[in-house]
Amino acid sequence: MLRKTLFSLSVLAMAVVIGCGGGGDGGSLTTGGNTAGNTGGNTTGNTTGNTTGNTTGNTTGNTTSSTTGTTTGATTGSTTGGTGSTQIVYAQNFEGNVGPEFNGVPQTTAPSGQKFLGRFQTNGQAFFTLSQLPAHQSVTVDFDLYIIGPWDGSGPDADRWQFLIDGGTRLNTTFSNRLDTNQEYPQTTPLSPAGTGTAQTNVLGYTFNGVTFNDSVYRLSFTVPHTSSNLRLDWIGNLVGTSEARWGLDNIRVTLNR
Ligand SMILES: [Ca+2]
Ligand SMILES: [Ca+2]
Repeated sequence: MLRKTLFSLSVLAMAVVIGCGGGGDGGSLTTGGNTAGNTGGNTTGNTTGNTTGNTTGNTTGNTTSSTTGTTTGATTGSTTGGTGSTQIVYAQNFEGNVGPEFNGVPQTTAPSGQKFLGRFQTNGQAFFTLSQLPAHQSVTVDFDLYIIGPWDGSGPDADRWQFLIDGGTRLNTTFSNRLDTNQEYPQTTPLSPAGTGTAQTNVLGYTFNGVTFNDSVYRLSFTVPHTSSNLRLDWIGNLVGTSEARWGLDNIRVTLNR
């Protein structure tokens, strides 16, 4: 895991920090998929430069920027009113111009033309921190997880994947793209057949030998009680024994519920 220091920004809206661990395509754990320096890109209405200091692990790679919610490609929206209202505080589909917080984080255009964050491999990780969030009672995090290539599910050389909110595990599971190996998602006992729960399969245009699904799209949503002004999300892969298995993220959206 990365060790990092995040400096809160005095900004109009909130600070967004995105980074990733090693293992992006073309990167190893030691060199990191995350080689860009700290850019500290402040944009609209902010005057102070901000830099996050990375310590161990990845070479540099954390990028800090402040955003009013539109500068990073994020879209904000809210329903009016108090209790019961919602506010989208971050949304990113990686199709257009991506804000400075993504510098150094691998991004890919699939053969289909779809653009997404990744591809991550082996021990690849991504993290995302929002701070200075307005008052809320719970948070909903939606994203698409792309499971690409020969994932082995719970078979030999099992391929595991985790999602954490504020350090708490929300999903720790295996995925399979081969019908000869089962997966833990969404059900562990008994194990689920490969591809169970997918929103789509074979839509990204990749081709691999020995797989049932070249790629699988899982549309995941998590709602948890949350009142802190800070929110950290971690996506962590632990892929074993396959050189071609990859994963990616798309359509990330964070919604506050009041
Ligand atoms: Ca996309
Ligand atoms: Ca494997």
